[in-house]
Amino acid sequence: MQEIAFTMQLKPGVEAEYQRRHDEIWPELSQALTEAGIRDYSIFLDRSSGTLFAVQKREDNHTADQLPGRAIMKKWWAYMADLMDTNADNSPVAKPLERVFHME
Ligand code: RM4
Repeated sequence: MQEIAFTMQLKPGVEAEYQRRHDEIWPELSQALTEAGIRDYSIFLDRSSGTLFAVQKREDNHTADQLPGRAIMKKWWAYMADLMDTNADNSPVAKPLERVFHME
């Protein structure tokens, strides 16, 4: 199992709507993430900057790199694009983070 972390960026003033959409996350999307080997996925919000801090575990044989090609992922990213800084394909701009400390 690997653990990765990355940031994403919310647009100003959409915190409540971002929360609402994740409270009502589509079961098909959760299923696709699970099928891709993603586990223990949390997203934290820094309200002072709108920065989202995401952390997730990935099974060693995960297929997360194939998610951008799945219709459900594209649909979700299109739905979320009005709330987040995005790339041309509607995926959120995600900055990978380096682990600098770990304690079990
Ligand atoms: C986020 C963003 C991410 C997705 C999560 C579930 O808002 O779209 O890409 O993994 O939702």
